[in-house]
Amino acid sequence: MIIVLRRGEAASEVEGLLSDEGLEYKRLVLYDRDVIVAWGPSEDKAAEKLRGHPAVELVSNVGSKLQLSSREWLGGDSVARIGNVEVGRDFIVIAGPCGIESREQVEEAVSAVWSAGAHVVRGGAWKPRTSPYSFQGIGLEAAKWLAEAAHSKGLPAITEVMDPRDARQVFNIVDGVWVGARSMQVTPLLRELGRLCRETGKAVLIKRGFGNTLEEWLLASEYVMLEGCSNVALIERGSRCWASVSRFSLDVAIIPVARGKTHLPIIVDPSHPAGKRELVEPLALAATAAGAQGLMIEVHPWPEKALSDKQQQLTPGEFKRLMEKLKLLLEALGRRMAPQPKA
Ligand SMILES: [Mn+2]
Repeated sequence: MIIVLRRGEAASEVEGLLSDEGLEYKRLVLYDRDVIVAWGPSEDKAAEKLRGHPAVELVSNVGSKLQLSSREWLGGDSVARIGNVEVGRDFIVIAGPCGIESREQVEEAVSAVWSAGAHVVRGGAWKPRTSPYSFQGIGLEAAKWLAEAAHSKGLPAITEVMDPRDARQVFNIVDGVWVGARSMQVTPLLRELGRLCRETGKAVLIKRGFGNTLEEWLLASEYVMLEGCSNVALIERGSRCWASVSRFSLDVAIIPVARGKTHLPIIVDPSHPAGKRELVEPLALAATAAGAQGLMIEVHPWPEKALSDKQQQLTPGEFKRLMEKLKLLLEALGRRMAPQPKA
């Protein structure tokens, strides 16, 4: 359960009551609220005693699996901040290459996505590949190239962290990180990113594993938030499926369903489920129409030479045309594309 405390009221009595009932609990500041998340067998009994207590504003989610990620206690949408970009208000687009391959490649990619109006730059410094013989990424040095190129245009940069041992260094370089589909349930990584998010205020974005349910995805975000991180967003990137018309099956229905359950912003990656360039645009438009609050799209200055995901990375021209269509679609839906941050 979640107990939202009244500001300025001593909570020692509340904590004492939770201990007496044998509950485990953690006190956190999340989304500018003073909260206690508590769990254990006698939750119901403790909740009853706490309702109406002078230090307690709200007791919520009693006995439910979802706690901090749930919409119930916060009562609306939350906003994640990647540098100077707000995710969860106006529509935003994250774009950049699958993998960072050279300084020149990342500079070209950043310049292309910036001129098309992207808000955040992405690029993989470490690449989680199915085969150990495929391009594995350049590592920390590449994250520095990415951040330098993005910051020179006034845009924030994000990259993937796979190994908790790299996390602190990465947080010193970029403005946020994403947890890849393959790492979504690596709980030591989730906890470490949550701690670093709390320390630095930088964002953590969590991709849904391609074999994971909505509930498992939301529970992954609970690990991050339980460390005191309130700068979290979720990325849908499709499921493994028997159908082979695309690389993965983008779950369009999960977008409104997730938005009904969680306050966290929902971003969609249309590139990995598409698997091929010509499917990226229809999936991007479908996800936007279904209520995604942003997109994450792979763009490469010369995709035919890419060292990973060459079939699905858009050319700068294709990306620019997609951005124009997105603006029209958003307008038709009564929504709007966020203004691009200024350098
Ligand atoms: Mn990729």
